[in-house]
Amino acid sequence: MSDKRINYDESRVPAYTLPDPLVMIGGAPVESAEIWREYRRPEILRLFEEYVYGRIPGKLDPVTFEVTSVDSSALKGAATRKEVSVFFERGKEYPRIDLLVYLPNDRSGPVPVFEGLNFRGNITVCNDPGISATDQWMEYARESGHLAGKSVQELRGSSASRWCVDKIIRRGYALATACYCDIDPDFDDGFQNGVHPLFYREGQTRPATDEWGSISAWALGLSRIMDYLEADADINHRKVTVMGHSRLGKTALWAAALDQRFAAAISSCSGCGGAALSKRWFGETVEAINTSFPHWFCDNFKRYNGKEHLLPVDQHMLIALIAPRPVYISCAEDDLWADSRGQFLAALAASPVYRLLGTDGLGVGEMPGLHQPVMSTIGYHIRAGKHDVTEYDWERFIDFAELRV
Ligand code: GTR
Repeated sequence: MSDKRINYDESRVPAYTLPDPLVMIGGAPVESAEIWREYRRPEILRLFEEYVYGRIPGKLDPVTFEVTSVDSSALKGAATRKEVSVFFERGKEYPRIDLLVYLPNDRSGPVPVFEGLNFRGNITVCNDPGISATDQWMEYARESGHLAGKSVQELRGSSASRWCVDKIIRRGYALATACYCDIDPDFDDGFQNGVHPLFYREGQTRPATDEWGSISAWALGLSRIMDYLEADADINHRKVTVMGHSRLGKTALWAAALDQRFAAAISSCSGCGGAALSKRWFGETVEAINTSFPHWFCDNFKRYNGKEHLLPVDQHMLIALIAPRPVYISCAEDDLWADSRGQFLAALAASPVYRLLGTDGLGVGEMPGLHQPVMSTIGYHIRAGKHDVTEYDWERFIDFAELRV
């Protein structure tokens, strides 16, 4: 990256000051769990809504569902595959989430689940010929162009290494996943497609400056999937761990902050606007992210382009919003753009809130070396390799869920 505004040199990181999650805006210290829950947590949540991700501007009727297929002989008989349409509005076919669920057949009751959005369609998640290629996913593939020229057959299972479905099932977990584009296609169209228009007031044509971008929309989608999981008797809905990679890691953290039904959150390589501190000048900056992806955050966030020091929050406070629930943050050595150290430091700075709420927070004070996972209530690892989700990551995610959720 030749851009002089991007820093990859640890020795050039200037001093910065983080807002204290345990001091109210007015200066009063937050000395009890009760004051945190009643006053400080809502205050921080509002700041993230107003200045970072944008407020979801209303509520919809409860979602409706339709189970479209069930096959109890999936994955060589190890799993049951269900496909479920989750509708946002009664009687309207779009927008609609096409959810794919795998349940381990070796189960004696409701099972814990990993819930996560995928990038390129359900058919990419696993090399299972039974997964439907949905009409709306094909539409997205056409619109975005980035899947052009590929047949469904070529795409089937092409992201399997990022999901490790066999491993999840073998260890007794379910997986629930859907393509994020079902909720809001990931390009800047002035918020005309996806769920945003459902909420426009009379005459409104795009979200207001403090209203939601795409990350908040995807987070809403995760909550609507949670509504379905609560209704599925095969799922232990008290043990739903929301997981996401990269932009969807940002989304998983924000979803868990907004919706306290999620028992835990896992962020893979989420970087700027996810688990990495914005005020620390390393890797992706607020200006870079708002320039490449003007639709991810609310418009107010653009005020902080080049002015991270003025942000009233930083990402340690996003992690703190999830407290005392477990959060796991995975990073990769070569992923300098996502600032692995900045993600560790955010976890560390969120810990006082976890401790106030009676848990251990992050169990170490120094950044661990490669492949030395930390399994405290805030978990962390950095592994060798690039920006991705790997089998090593999934093994740690499952270890963490077994231990903490
Ligand atoms: C990058 C973006 C990152 C990260 C990533 C992804 O280009 O700058 O913040 O979200 O995309 O989601 O794949």
